[in-house]
Amino acid sequence: MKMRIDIISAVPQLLESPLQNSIPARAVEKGLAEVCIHNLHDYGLGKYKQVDDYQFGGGAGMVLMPEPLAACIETLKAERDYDEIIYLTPDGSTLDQSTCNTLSLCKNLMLICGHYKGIDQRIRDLYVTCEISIGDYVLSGGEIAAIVLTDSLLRLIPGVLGNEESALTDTFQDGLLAPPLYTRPAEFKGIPVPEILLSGDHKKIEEWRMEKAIEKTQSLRPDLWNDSVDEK
Ligand code: 6GU
Repeated sequence: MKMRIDIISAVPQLLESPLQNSIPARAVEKGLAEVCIHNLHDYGLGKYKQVDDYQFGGGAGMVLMPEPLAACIETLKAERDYDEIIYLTPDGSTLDQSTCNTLSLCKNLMLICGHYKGIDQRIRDLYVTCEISIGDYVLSGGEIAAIVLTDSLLRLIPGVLGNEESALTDTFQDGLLAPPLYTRPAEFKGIPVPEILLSGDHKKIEEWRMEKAIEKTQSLRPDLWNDSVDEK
């Protein structure tokens, strides 16, 4: 099953390079995913293809107008059914790995990027099924957040990562931070690689990694550690 992600943006140039390189590009090249970027200005109003306007009630910052967004959303919805229509917004629910895992099973997703202040509330009321933020800070627009979300989903599609296992051993997949990593040389600036990693004893190595993951999680992210204890 090929996953399709449609991204609507008033600044589509922001989306191009990150999605045309590295793992997202590999997902597309392998035919496992399709990412389609839609320029909101193609649906803009009048001679100047206007997409934003001042807000009613006054206040700083432009708002994306409902007509161009509705025209774009309806064009896409006429072509296929969407599992979710996601609006990227700092007032959405905070993205975490478990949301990524769930969304990675979807076939068709539509992502709407706000720019400037945001989008007209009626678009949220009429079309949006899910609102996502990538953290408690404000970005200039939803584009970077859409890249974050898209990257996090594409890498979970089976076959996208070289080693099928690697997504399963990521930080967060088991509620733990990842253990430390080492590669050659075996000694660097006087610091040796922990001996156990050179031992070839895979069982011992796994135990060591688990122990380090637990230590790291307890000291750096006690919040995650307490959640994982609560779940057990
Ligand atoms: Cl999804 N959008 C914007 N504009 N700022 C954000 C965000 C999204 N998530 C965190 N900050």
